[in-house]
Amino acid sequence: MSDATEKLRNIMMAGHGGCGKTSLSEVMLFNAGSTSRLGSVDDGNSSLDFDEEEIKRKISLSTAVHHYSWKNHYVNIIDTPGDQNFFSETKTCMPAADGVIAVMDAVSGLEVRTEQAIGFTSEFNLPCALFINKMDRERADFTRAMESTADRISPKTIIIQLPIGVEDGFNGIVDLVSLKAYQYDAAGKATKIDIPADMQDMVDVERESLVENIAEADDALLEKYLEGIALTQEELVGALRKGILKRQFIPVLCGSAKKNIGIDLLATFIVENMPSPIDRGAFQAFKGEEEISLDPDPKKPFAAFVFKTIIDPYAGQLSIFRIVSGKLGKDGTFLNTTKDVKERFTQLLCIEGKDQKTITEAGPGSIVAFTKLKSTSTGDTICDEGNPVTFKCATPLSPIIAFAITAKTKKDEDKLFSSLTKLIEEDPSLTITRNTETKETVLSGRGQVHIEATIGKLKRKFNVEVDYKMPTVPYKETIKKKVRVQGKHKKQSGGHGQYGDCWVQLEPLPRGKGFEFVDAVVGGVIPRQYIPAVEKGIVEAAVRGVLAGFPCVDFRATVDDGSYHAVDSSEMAFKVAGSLAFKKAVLEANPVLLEPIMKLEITTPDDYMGDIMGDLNARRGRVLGMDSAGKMQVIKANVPLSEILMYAADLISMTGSRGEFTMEFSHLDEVPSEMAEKVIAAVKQHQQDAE
Ligand SMILES: Nc1nc2c(ncn2[C@@H]2O[C@H](COP(=O)(O)OP(=O)(O)OP(=O)(O)O)[C@@H](O)[C@H]2O)c(=O)[nH]1
Ligand SMILES: [Mg+2]
Repeated sequence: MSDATEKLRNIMMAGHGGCGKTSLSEVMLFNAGSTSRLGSVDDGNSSLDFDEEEIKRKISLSTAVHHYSWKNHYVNIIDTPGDQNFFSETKTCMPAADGVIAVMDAVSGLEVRTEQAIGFTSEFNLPCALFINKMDRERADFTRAMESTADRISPKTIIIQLPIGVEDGFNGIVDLVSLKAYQYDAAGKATKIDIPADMQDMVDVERESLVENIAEADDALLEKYLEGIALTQEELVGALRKGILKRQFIPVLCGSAKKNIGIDLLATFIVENMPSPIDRGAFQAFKGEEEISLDPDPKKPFAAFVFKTIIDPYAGQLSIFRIVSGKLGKDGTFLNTTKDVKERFTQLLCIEGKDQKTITEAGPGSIVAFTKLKSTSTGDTICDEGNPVTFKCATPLSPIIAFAITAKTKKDEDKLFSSLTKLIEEDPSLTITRNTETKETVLSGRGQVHIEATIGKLKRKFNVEVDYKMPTVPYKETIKKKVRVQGKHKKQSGGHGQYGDCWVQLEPLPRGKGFEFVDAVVGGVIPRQYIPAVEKGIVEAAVRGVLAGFPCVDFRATVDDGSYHAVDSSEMAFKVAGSLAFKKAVLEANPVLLEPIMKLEITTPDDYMGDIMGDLNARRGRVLGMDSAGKMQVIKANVPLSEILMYAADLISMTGSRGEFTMEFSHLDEVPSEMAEKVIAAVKQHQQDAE
């Protein structure tokens, strides 16, 4: 194994929006001399939040990658967004990291997105440490912040640092592992000091508990500890690292990115206690159907996965990937197994925030990029042509809100669709669908801000301006009564006339059965060749129902009688007759409106169950069941789509962002009559307005 891989750390910063991930990363880059000036999110000159929209909003919208050297190690830092709208990236990029620093705000305590990020580390089996940031803030409270994590995260936390001073007076750290204390000056420079006397008791207690916790993770050490034999510093340090890598505990550190306090210790912690790609070990992959393991070995065939794509309309597409096995030179070819195409690269790049630098080689564990690939997108496996393998990529968080979007100018219609398709390569938590019924292009994502930011990107990157609105609910119509009517089309206007006559029976079918046509004509009362025309007339008329113009579904039409004229009958005349029969029959057949019912799965902490259930009730929801998953409750319910178009925002405010939901189409159901009247009136009003 190579020394370079041993000394490599791929670290992700993850956590709630605004807890300070980007600021922390900036300080680490600056302390290590990787950036010559300390980038700031607030001043809009961060090297990680460099996108125009990020500068404007002062939040991270997208994952950024940079690197620095620290104590003879090379660290790739992956800074992820914490906002709920962009949080899917934290999940989909996480497998590229070998360890995660979950960040929390010392004032707010453990917030949802930090809790979820720690949840993802369990899913991907990655070591995780918790950093309590913003210790300098007013009302920052280390103990209270720790208490807020109780029973909410696993594995258990172990405190390895304590803060010296509080709020504005916060100025140093006691390291409980080395039992050393550091005080920081205004420039963030650390000086070793004695452990403050007034902290000694607390340090003793916390140190004792730390030693016990570390010992518990190692059988041999535990035996020694229980026999009352003191553990050596070496044993302790070794067992701490081992326990972190095996995910036996989550160590807790603290500091302030703003004041550059404790950040050097965090950087040292990362190189000493977070895994190298070799510690991470083999990745599971598929060779055809067979599951195989790929070692981080430079001598093995090249295999990597693309975890992030950045589209730049000028520089082209940047595909960022993690090499799992093998190595790359400065140019060459590879196979994209996901798309089954060969591609060529002429440049190998390392990422430095918004900039890239050409490099000549990269080995296992490296996070590097290609530009201008033709067919490769996020989630794809790229590898040696002779050794095709595929990695299973992390699934994005599912979309929870949808908007109908239209290009502001007609000429951009086509470009809109192709540009959006490109943006989805950059951001797989977006989906785009063409609703053929409502004729709308529907863009779905993780929240309204997500959609708005995407619309901003469309303008900046592709110069396509769009309008957006709530999507039209794709209502349908159906009938409830069996009827039989005559459809007769007769026109005598000199010369050739038109004559078609049919008797059609309409009857309701069970939900989801669609449309059935039965030919029950006997004795040639309607000649064979005209029967399909009758069907066609009915099908075409059913596209626009009689109530509000929505498609009519779930009915059977049986043609059983009619008449014809030897000269004047034609396919066209029978089509019109079929269509007349349908329109007449539907009016008599007790037509009703059907609406899409969605199956909702809501995950929420216990406390909000009452509110959520009450709210579901008000939305005409029907609860199907409840389950508990860990400390969360899962509610399954069927709710009409029209009632939950903006549910994402409502659930956030109901649960202080702690509730999550997914939804999928379940079935169509009859709209209650008073609701139906409103829908029909609204459609008619809309039509009048349009005229
Ligand atoms: N007082 C104080 N403020 C901080 C500290 N760290 C960050 N901030 C401020 O907190 C705000 C958010 O910081 P960011 O670094 O953008 O936070 P983030 O976690 O990257 O945010 P997202 O990427 O949007 O999730 C900024 O105004 C920072 O200046 C800190 O240690 N102390
Ligand atoms: Mg950020």
